Amino acid sequence: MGEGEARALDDRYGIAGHLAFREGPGGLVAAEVTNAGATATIALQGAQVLSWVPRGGHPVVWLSEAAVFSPGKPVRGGIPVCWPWFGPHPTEPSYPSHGFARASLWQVTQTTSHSDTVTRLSLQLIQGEASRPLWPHPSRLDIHVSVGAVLTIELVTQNIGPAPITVGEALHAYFDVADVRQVTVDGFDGCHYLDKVDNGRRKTQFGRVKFEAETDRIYLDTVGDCLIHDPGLRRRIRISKGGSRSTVIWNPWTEKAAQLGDMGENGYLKMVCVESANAADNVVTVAPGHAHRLWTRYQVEALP
Ligand code: TA6
Repeated sequence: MGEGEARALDDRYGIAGHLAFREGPGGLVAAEVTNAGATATIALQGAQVLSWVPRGGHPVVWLSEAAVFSPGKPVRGGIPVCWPWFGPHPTEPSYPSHGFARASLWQVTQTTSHSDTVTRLSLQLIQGEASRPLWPHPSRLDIHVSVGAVLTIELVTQNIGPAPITVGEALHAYFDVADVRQVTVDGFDGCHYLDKVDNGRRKTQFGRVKFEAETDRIYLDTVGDCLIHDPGLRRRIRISKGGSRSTVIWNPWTEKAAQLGDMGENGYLKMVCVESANAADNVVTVAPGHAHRLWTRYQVEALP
């Protein structure tokens, strides 16, 4: 990828005044979107939303100041696509965590502009020699990102092979917050979750989710909206979803953040992950010739 690729994409898929392709850090090509509703950046590697800023607002998606941009390496922050498994591979510890989609190249399939307020970009994962040993199942993965005052993402898995496939997936969204210690997440009261910082023990959530230490939870059989309350930024972020029965909530806190090495100085305080997923008990099986669609909708609301 590089400048030449960006120019060729611009010629074919650019939309004057709304969508342009540029070579970014590490030579990674990204789509730069701007319209009356918002601005956004979506990298072709991983089809990863790297930024989303509603017009006149504060960035909603967090990107680490220490993020490494390099071909084949997951970028810390934004909205990585975890597919076709979530977390460590169920049987092969040597396989990449969260699957290979987020570090792979995707190809642009369509760009459209709806009035001056919404711009839509569609990409398809290129599956080939590199991924086939990891995932020897004929399948297609498409993503449709609509950028405006509201951000919507659709992730569509198609099974084009002769046998059922089982998929784990997540839109591993990092949200920008003033101070995670003041943040609460609403919508999981009474829900069961697997606590990954307590050997995966199954627990029940009481009230709002708070952040006082490393937090890594897979909430199961959750289908409703959830709300990230951020008093420091005087806003809440509403997450609506469909085709997703899990929600993962994560903050690495101090020690894990230091181990990761690309979270930046006290970066853990400025972010929270709330990931619309199908993980653990909720992985999905797609029959031959069928498709599965996971969608999310992110909207910022002023705190009442
Ligand atoms: O979604 C939470 C999680 O599974 C955590 O366990 C942590 O591993 C995080 O994802 C980040 O994973 P990554 O591979 O991007 O460092």
